[in-house]
Amino acid sequence: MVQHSATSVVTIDRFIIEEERLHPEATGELSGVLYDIALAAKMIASKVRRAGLADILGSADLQNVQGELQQKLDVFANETIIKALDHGGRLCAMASEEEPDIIHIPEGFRCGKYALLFDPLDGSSNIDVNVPVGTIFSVVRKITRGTRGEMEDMLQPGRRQVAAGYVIYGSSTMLVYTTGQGVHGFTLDPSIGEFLLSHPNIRIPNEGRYLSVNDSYEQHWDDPVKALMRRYRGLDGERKAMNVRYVGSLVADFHRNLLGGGIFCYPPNRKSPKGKLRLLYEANPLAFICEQAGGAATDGAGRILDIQPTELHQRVPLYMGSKSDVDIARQMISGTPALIGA
Ligand code: AFP
Repeated sequence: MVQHSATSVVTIDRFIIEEERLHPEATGELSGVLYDIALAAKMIASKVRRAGLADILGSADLQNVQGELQQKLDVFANETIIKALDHGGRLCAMASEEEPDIIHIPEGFRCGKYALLFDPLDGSSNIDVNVPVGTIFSVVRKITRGTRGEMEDMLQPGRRQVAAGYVIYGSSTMLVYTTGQGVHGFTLDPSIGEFLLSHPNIRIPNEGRYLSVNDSYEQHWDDPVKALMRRYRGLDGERKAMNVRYVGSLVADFHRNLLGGGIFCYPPNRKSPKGKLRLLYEANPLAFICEQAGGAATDGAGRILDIQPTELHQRVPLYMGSKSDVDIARQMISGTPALIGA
């Protein structure tokens, strides 16, 4: 890992290039994907910042600019990412939570050796009430032989990711990513428009303080899930009670737990037997980051990163965060004792 002193100013571009130099075989294509994502993140951040003004300025825009309708932010984020990445020659295809099928690289542009999967604006129902939202992304290598990306390239287990990250549009905008060399966080300095290294080598505490779960589903949970939540709350006398914190915006809940220690749970319930979250756009990228930071992620039976996806928009139950807390989830839900490895 590249080392920097506490006072050195390191832009994300410099960091990416220094990481690339550690791999003499690197062609620079993955670095290019990461630069493009950082650019898209800045464009989305600037739009999210103005979200509260949409009613005031949006209507003005509506009349003054080309007569187009005010675009929804999640649609804007989706299109921004696609447009920032479809022409660089580094991707063979993309998949987005907002799109039903694979997004092919347009005719006339070169196809590259990576595929990008992303959730353009997670938690978008929170925008109207000024709660943080986020973008989540995952990069895998193309495994099929043809030039264009195919479904098989998308449906790879999370352990094959070569990079993953998220952007949180909060009180400041942060981009946090891993390429398998630890987890590093960058904060956007809006005055110069640069992501600067602010959180090198993030590590999640082994045991967490925070429990993030939507309790309103309790009546629909199975008994092992109810028992697990009692454990986390300290009600069965086996563990110190955790503090409950639930934003309802996955990136925000995950980010807090990553820095402070904790577990995010979205268990299956009788109404949603696979939970709500998507394996390819949410669970896999955040599980990769979590493991790289020393944490773990399970669906209650095994490691998230070992699940073989079968469809693009597959949902998965998720318990993710501090390692010892995730292991309790796996033990109590699957009834097996051994620790899962990171
Ligand atoms: P929205 O994008 O519809 O707001 O959903 C957000 C989300 O996918 C994730 O960010 C949250 O953690 C989760 O759903 C919250 O779901 P519940 O409202 O069912 O708790």
